[in-house]
Amino acid sequence: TELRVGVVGAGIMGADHVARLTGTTTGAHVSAIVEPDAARAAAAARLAPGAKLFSRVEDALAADAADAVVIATPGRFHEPVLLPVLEAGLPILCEKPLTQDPESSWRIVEAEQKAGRKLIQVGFMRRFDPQYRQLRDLIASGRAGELLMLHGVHRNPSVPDGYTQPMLINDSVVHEFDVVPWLAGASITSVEVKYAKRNALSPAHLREPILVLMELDNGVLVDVEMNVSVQFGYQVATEAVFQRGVARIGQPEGLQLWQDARFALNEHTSYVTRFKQAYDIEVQDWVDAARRGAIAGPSAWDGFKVAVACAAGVKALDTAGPVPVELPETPEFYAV
Ligand code: ISE
Repeated sequence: TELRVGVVGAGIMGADHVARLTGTTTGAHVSAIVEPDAARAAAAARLAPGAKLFSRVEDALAADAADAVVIATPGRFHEPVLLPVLEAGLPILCEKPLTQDPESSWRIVEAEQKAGRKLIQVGFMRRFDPQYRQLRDLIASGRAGELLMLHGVHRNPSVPDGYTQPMLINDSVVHEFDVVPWLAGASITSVEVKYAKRNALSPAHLREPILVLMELDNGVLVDVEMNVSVQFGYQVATEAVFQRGVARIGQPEGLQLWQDARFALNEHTSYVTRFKQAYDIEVQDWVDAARRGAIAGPSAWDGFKVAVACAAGVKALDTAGPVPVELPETPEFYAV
């Protein structure tokens, strides 16, 4: 029988996951949508005929309306949704971040350990992107020698109202804090933030672009340009510097067009298209794993580690020089 999935939050990502689970993913369908905003709920319901609508996750759980839950609310609402779903013992795909600070993320890993098995997969979709996987394989293979540095760019055309300075870290660089250790097979030991010349096109309350520097415990140095007002499109790319080579991922691809004395390649304008393949694979793997009682990607412990790095990153926004990242020992529960 198919996995009955409840989707909590029907904003950009929630609605995208509803469409994916309905049209692309096999072995699952959307049985419930939890969304307090009536217009959003109705729009999402049109994508998933038959799904029941609820305004609170507790009501969906009480009605036994789902076997598993996708959480796609804004990050600050993750904890109050995660806790009752963990209590109910259902598998969860939780959009990033797990929660917005290490203290609440710690409460989540404690609640999961109480539940007795890994129920949470965190939505760090870059780990499912085919190009990121190729780069990770290249690093692990040693074919180009040892990895020395990573140069990243993370560029958004613009950001929604309500995007604040700490969100440069908590909402955006959060992805690099997960994917960099995964790529390099190493932990982040410090985070530093440098300010570029401010873009006059940035919203008045933002000071960006920023350059984020990360030191890893294997000596690899990482820099990321975090830039959320580039206007021209959505771009996430990495250059990896090895002993005997250089590799790049995330370059524009697809149709090449020569016209009017110009050469053009299309650029993405949103993460929804740039990472479409990654999201498709992520959700399918999560569904397949949930049906056999497992997870298939970043765990709640990975989410906790990222929350610790984010706390250092937010501090680094107002600190000259590197801020250390200190992690507690990995609990037995997450060691395997
Ligand atoms: C957004 O929430 C995402 O997760 C995107 O991947 C990221 O590029 C963007 O900066 C965030 O605001």
